[in-house]
Amino acid sequence: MVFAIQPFCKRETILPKTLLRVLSGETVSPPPVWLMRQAGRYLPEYRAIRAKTKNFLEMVYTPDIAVEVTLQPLRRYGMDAAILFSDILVIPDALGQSVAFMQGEGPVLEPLRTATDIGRLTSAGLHEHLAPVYETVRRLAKELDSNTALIGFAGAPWTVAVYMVEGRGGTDHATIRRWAYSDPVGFGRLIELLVEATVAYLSYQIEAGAEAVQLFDTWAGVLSEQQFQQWCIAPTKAIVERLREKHPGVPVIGFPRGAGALYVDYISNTGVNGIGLDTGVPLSWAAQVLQPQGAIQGNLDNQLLATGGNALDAAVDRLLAIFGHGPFIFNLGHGIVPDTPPEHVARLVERVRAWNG
Ligand code: 1CP
Repeated sequence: MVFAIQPFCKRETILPKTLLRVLSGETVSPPPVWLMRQAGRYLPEYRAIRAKTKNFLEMVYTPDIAVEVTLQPLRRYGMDAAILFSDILVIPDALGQSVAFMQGEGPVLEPLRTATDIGRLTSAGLHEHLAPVYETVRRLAKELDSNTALIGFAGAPWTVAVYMVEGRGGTDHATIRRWAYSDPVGFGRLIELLVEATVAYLSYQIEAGAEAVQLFDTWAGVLSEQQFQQWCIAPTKAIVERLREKHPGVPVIGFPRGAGALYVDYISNTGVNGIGLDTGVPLSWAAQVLQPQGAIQGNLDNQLLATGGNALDAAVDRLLAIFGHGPFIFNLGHGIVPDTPPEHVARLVERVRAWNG
């Protein structure tokens, strides 16, 4: 009896996961699907756990909770990938900057403004501080079935620096942009420190079981062409090269939100295997210009997912028709918004899975 079931088990484990096949350049039909912020406040079971914890970081640093919350959307919808439940701001937190998550307000940090402030940061305790995150990855790697890929992630240096310098995200970024112009050497030290910490952090995630990693550069779109080269492309390229030396088989997805036409430079110069498109990127242009260079991930409007109905179905079909004949991972252009009805997510996943174009 034992022998009778073995061939099936073996076959299951040998077949690479669809997300990894796509990131290696294959076209898979229907394409794999996962959604940015697939774990989060739109799910009642997430809100129930959140209500019982002191603050958001406690969720992130408690492996029992982080594993549970990561798995919640998979139980409902069976996406093709799980993304580690954590946040891009664990890096400043682990480097010794004070980070707090205010209810309904998002993150607030003690802003960093001078070379002296940078000098106070230290990576000496980085891995000790982040050990619970690695433990979450290890447990998830054991929990996931043989079709579901585990994505680790970090913020890209520019975006993490935005929060560290501005103290929050959604501002005009005047302080950081002026600092980068007036003192590129001093500011560059912060970016270098973040490159180092990010390589170390992602390497540990990979060693703990992450099968692909995503770099979120949420605020890349505020940079001018030259600054984009210096603060988005160059640090991303350095991270990709160094990860590839250590972990040659592990693909990297880059998400330079708002990069516009600079998506072309990003994909040709950073070495990423896949590229996350924000909602503003024109589909046919991306299919012609970007998809031949790497897997496309994206870019359904998160507000359309919240809206639902026929317009949602039509947009899903359009994305599949345009990107589905090349390497494609179905996703949103930005994270799920908290008031999204969970049944819209079910509808989206079912529709992607039913595609036979
Ligand atoms: O419950 C709550 O109130 C917290 C809401 C929340 C959640 C669910 C925050 C606060 N972070 C997260 C998890 C998170 N953050 C994940 C988990 C995995 C998943 O996708 O399911 C990921 C990948 C992130 C990454 C992240 N955090 C980014 C990059 C992606 C993006 O959305 O642009 C950014 C910019 C952050 C900062 C952050 N953390 C939380 C908030 C509300 C914000 C954004 C604030 C702002 O707009 O500036």
